[in-house]
Amino acid sequence: MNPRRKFLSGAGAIAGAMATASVARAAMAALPEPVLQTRPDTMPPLQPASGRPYNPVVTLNGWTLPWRMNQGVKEFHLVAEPVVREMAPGFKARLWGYNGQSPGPTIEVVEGDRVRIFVTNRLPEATSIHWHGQRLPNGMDGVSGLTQPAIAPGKTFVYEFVARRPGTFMYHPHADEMVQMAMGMMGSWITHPRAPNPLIEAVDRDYVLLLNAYDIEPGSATPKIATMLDFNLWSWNSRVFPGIDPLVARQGDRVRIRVGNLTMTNHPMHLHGHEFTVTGGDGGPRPLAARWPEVTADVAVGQMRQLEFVADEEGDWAFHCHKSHHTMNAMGHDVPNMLGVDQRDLAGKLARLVPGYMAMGERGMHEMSEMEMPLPDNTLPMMAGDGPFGPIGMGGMFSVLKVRRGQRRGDYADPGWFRHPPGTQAREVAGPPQPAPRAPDATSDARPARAGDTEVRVRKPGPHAGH
Ligand SMILES: [Cu+2]
Repeated sequence: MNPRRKFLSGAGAIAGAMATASVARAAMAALPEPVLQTRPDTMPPLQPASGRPYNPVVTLNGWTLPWRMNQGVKEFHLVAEPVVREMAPGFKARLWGYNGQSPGPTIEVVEGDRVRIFVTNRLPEATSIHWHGQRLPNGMDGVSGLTQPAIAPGKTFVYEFVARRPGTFMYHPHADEMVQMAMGMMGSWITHPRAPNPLIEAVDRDYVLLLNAYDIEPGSATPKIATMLDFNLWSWNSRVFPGIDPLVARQGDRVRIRVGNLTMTNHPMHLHGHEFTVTGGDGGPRPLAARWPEVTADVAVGQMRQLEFVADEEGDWAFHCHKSHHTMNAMGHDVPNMLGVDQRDLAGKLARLVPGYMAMGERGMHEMSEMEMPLPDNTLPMMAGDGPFGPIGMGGMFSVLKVRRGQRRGDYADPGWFRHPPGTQAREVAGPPQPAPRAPDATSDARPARAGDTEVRVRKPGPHAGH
């Protein structure tokens, strides 16, 4: 069955159940049927069909979990289970997640809602869910061993509490966390304000994503779970560029991007072309006096941050983590700097030992983004993504904010690449080549050579060097 149909029929079934007054009490006492979603597409915002109204979020390459109302309580059913996640076209990872995906579905509720969440464990080991950032009774906090026994495989637990304060939160296991988070178990939680709040602006587009990271050997599909820092896939909602959808806005829209970090390091999130304000996070809305314009905001481990701005500049604006190693896909980092090193001699010798050896790096690594290198199955190129003017040469934690005058309100469809108005784009200088001005040769004014000095000869890259 088409998973999207399954998703829609699941949502429809729930709406139907809520609309039908004649549903038997016994049926309502049963667990809500779990709704699954396996497509990696960004699903449209889930408009609330019951309960208090709110303006829904859009989970980048994800979805929101439908609920059913049971005598005034919002009931959700999360199923912890092994999943297959397409992290980008051409690369699927075997992860653990919830309801068919990693991360799990976003949960959206309204301040003051009474929420009941059933959690069924279909993993081979015990788990629990911690509701990060929530005010709740201690016994609902989900720390296995401390506030509850762990949920054994095959068992279902129920959590129930009132969503007491509005904000941007997340959920994740508090049982064998190192393994379960390295395998992709996490999800976002949004508590919308119940009434207009002077510290929470209404926005036209409200995106949410979780930063996560995996260590998956090229050619394999299962993350290494003991990796502490040297991950090779830096992802948003378990997707890597070019597998991350663009963030689309109509020119003039007020946009909020909610970012949570469940990796093992911090991520400076950088937006081109606009200034944003950090309006709050998992601690709640920020006082106005604590807000100022930024173009980069660090999201530390275990934090959530809301970046807000008016998308008033048309164009295709990069939005990415500013750690340059986090905007690349699987690669080994144990490589020497080959800039300016003449490898012609070496390449021939190595090719005799290692068939197919390619010398690279002499003129930088941009050529990696164009090279058709043989890759193991189920492996992404390190730098990928084709733009309208050539390879983008990015991977990992990178996407594009697409601001368009003609984008309709509430339309999240990709508008394609930006067409720059004439005269507004960097271009090659016409005419005969000019001698490039250069600084005095740094080596010529050095002290005279002494015995014992080593002379290193480098061949400067020229337009036809290296072939
Ligand atoms: Cu990063």
